[in-house]
Amino acid sequence: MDRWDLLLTDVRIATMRHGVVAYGTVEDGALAITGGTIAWVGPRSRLPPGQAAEQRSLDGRWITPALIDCHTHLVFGGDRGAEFEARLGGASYEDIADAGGGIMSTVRATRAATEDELYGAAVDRLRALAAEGAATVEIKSGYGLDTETELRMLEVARRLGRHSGLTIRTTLLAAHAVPAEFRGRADDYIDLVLAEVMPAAVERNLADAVDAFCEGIAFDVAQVARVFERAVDLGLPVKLHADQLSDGGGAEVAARFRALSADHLEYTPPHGVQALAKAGTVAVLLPGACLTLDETCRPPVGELRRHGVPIAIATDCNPGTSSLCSLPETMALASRLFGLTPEECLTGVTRHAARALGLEDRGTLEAGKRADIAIWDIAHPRDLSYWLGRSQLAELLVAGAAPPVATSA
Ligand code: DI6
Ligand code: FE
Repeated sequence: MDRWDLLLTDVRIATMRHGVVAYGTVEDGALAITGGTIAWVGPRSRLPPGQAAEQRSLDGRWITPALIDCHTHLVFGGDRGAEFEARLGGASYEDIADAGGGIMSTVRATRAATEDELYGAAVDRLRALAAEGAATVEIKSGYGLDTETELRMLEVARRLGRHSGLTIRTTLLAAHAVPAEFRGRADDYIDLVLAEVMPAAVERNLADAVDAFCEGIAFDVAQVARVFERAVDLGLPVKLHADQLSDGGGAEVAARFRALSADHLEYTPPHGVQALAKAGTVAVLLPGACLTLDETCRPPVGELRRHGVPIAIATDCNPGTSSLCSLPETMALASRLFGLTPEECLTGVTRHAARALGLEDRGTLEAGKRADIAIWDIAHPRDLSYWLGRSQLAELLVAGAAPPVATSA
């Protein structure tokens, strides 16, 4: 007879397993947890004999895998609310950047902030994500653009992981922009990133992956390739901000290095999609940035589907182009702006988001996976995309228990 720590019964389960029935649904299900891991899941009628230390009826509620935000810039100093207001008043993104605003204003604020200040601001945003079902969150550096501040951002992300009980995956994005001190000398800045920032992050075990911004206003394909070659040397997987504002060959360079994910992709041409498909790279779509930038060029969803590229979606939470701290809201936006089905949206913040982070132990509700579970007050999983601005989370379990981070206001 099996012994379990916790047995959930009278529950409807969107397992999000691939290809069985829509949402991998099990009606009238049961789910048993032992040691933070799912021990058994299926129809209650087939539950094997066992004894549970605790048994809970969920009164017919729906559960899904806890959500995964696979692309955020959650740690940063200051905010850009005033810039947002100025843009609505008619100022262009370029006017603001020329006046010393934009991404460089966040770099100045982040360099000036202490580790505690960065932590305090980021933990509020993390709490907002958890309050709407997120148990795994990726966090990038990229507002330091010098060794000391890039490492400080990653230290803050690691500390968020230790104290929140959520899983935080860190990504070194030192190649996010050319810092003011290196203006006109992007290659010299990349030299510094390769020689100093990347090895220091690895030595202190601060980076789980490496990212870069491949774009006319940031770094070109050759510079990205240098960063990726160094990442391969250091044993780190790569991801890429690709083709967000123009077709810069981003998807192809991501595919060439077998990146875990290529993110944004608004301007990716068909041959870029084919390259992603061949490489098994996940496409991460970011509707919050499209909405904020009023971008009319849409990512090539039809082409991605045709070639079987797994599609994830994420908040891209950042102070300039996506002040979005909710995954259900991201689903609502992705369905409306990109035409993703509600099932694609949920897959995009569970199974495919796990893959975009290289995590094989989560993203579906199956025996052997982590017991990261979101319990919802919804009539159907499609409601997560259907409703806007309405928190529907009843409870979040991380490895089978309530996490230390507060998930209610
Ligand atoms: N793409 C974006 O949309 C953000 N970074 C990036 O690579 C912009 C970040 C910012 O404006 O602060
Ligand atoms: Fe981003």
